[in-house]
Amino acid sequence: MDALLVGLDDRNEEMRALMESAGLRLIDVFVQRRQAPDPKYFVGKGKLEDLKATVERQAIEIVVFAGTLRPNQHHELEKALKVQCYDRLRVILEIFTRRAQSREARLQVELAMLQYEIPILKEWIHSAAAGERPGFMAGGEYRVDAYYETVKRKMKKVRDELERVRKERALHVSVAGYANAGKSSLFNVLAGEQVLVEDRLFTTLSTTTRILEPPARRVLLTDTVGFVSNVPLWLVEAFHSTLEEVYASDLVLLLVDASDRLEEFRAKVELAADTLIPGMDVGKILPVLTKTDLTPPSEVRSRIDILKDSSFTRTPIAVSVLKKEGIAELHSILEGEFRLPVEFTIRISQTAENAAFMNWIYSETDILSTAYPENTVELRLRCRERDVSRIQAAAKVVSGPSVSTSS
Ligand SMILES: Nc1nc2c(ncn2[C@@H]2O[C@H](COP(=O)(O)OP(=O)(O)OP(=O)(O)O)[C@@H](O)[C@H]2O)c(=O)[nH]1
Ligand SMILES: [Mg+2]
Repeated sequence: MDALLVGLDDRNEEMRALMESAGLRLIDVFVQRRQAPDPKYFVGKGKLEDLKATVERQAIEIVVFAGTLRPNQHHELEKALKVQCYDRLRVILEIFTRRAQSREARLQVELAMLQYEIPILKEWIHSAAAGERPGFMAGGEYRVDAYYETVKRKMKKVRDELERVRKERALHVSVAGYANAGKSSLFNVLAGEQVLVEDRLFTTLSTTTRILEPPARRVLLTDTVGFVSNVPLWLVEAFHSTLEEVYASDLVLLLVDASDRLEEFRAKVELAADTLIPGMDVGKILPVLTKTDLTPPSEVRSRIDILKDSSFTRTPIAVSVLKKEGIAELHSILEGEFRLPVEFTIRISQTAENAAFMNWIYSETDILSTAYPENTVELRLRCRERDVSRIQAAAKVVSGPSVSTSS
């Protein structure tokens, strides 16, 4: 879509970058140096006339304002320019819309977008000439008052559907790691299965998936093909789909064999980090030391230390499938992983650095409601215990956290 950018100073690098991510093609930039935006049109009247002429001449579809438009400004500008007007937050929401991948993320972003549009629609309705609004949402023109009711209904539908998707969505856990690390053995005890276990590399040559049923949500556990160092490229290609599946998991149990010699152990941890971390959020990788029964306790400890010093961030756990040690602990980590017991209301200011954090918030927490008070995004949400500190560090907490025991 062809777009103009309108700013009140020359510092528009960030807005340009945001627009590019949002898929908007920048045709021209209008700068009007002034202390504060005009209360009605953001820019002065003269500049508005220039804008109008360019919009018509160049068949511009969207005009982006570098800043925040109040609902009345938004309304006046769209009425005057007869094309959709975006402000900074609207551009950010557009980026989320394009990036959201899962059904759940798409619904959350759709809801956020509807909530953003509501006050603007109200302006249109309150204005005497409640009539047509240019290209709202999907393009085309709608009678605004009728559309307002439609939007309300749509919001309810999206909320209901979100609730259903959340209840039904299966969470994916992959058991990954170097060849012969004990992946299939652990998979078998966790899933009550009997896939083939042997003391050689590549016993497993395709993935197997089974349903686990901890009380909170449906969890799918997948046994995967092990990775190895220095394999020829065609082999790597063959494993690509396995790796893609691992990257897309909600949680990866990364198994490392505690019975390996120290040097070998270090090399495998490094290889695992190089393989996994570029493809996914490191916070979703839980390092698991396996076969601890084969190794004296002091050796187990030094290997745990290696894992702690590695680029993996989560606290490793140690298991022995043979002795059934650490299995109960792993079960309870799996259960706790997907419960969202903490409720928060937070405020995030709309900066480019926060866009990544917002993206993370939309994919990792349940958003209960969204509002947009003065240049910020206010979210009420539920999250995991382990995400509390990350959220507190990145956002202003309005209320909470409060912890509920039911999931
Ligand atoms: N002593 C001991 N041996 C284990 C343990 N877990 C797995 N093993 C052995 O380690 C070997 C490899 O186990 P698998 O479960 O097949 O390993 P894998 O990671 O699935 O191997 P690939 O599919 O070949 O990558 C087998 O001989 C297992 O019996 C354990 O906790 N203790
Ligand atoms: Mg296996």
